[in-house]
Amino acid sequence: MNVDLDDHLEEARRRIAEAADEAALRAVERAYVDKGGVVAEMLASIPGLPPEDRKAVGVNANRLKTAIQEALEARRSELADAELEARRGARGFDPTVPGTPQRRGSLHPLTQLQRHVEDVFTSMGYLVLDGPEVELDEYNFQKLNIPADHPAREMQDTFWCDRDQHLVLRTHTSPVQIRAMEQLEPPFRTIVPGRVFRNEELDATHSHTFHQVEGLCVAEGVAVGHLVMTLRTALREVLMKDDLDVRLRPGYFPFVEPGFELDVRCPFCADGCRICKHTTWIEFCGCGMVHPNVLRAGGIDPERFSGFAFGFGLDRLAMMWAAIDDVRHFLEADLRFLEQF
Ligand code: FA5
Repeated sequence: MNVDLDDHLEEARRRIAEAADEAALRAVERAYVDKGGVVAEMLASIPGLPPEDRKAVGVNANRLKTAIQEALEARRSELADAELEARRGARGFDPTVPGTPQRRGSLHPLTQLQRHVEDVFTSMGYLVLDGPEVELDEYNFQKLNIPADHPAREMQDTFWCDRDQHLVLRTHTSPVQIRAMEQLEPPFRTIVPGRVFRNEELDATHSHTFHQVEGLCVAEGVAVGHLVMTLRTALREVLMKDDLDVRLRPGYFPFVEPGFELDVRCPFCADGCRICKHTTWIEFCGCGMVHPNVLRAGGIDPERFSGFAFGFGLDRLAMMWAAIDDVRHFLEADLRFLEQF
């Protein structure tokens, strides 16, 4: 019996060692291990054997099966390794060559500045709000004290989406003033950073798609002094210039009364340069005290509450912040520009 076992095992191992592929290994498996194979035949012969031989045959059959299975497994793994090696060799795979470096992106300069502005205002107790870019005429104009036939509509060249439904691409972030008043109970203060659109020709300081930051503070007893102090403090923080000064000039916006233009002392020079057009002041934003009609349109009693509002261009601030000379850079996905931030 042992002789049989040794012969079978030797023969099976030889065939396994010579097998060059899975098909050859399966043939050995079928001949020895599968149903009807050598091992199964040995087991099937047991009932016809003398009782004293039965145990030994059973044990030998199982040993044979285990030994062949181990040999098959070892050969399969050898063949798999060889195949992988062959494939790597064919492609010239060299595990010591350094990998391709991943290029890291960065946040767009406007996003970086917007986050910085948000941090400054939230540290002053402001809530950051958002609003729709496709806006109703009612919010973009009417509730801001700009009726349909008002000449002030001409101040902002508008992209109309659908004249019948009065949908526009918002021309400024001011409509969110009304949305904020509808949602919040005074006292509150909020800023609204966002993208706005105007049907304007592109040049170094004008874009058809740009960004504004609206500010709105409504409470009892709010006055112009609060507005000036707020913008001066925020700008000093944003531009990191402790002595930065601001000034007001009269300005007309239908939704504020009185209305102002706020200028910032040029952060680049003391006595005039190209950026401030040799005036030492840079026009920064429109602002003023919220018009009583606007408070009313937002559901707030103008007899009890007052408020200030401002709206500045984030792109223009970014030009000051990072000494960028052309607003069009922000729209172009030019990596030579973007990689500098
Ligand atoms: C407004 O849009 C008013 N909503 C601002 C406001 C809010 C006034 C609250 C009073 C109270 P104005 O059209 O001036 O105002 O635009 C505000 C800022 O947006 C400008 O100071 C400028 O920085 C920026 N801006 C305007 N037009 C463009 C443009 N085409 N490209 C880039 N920035 C622009």
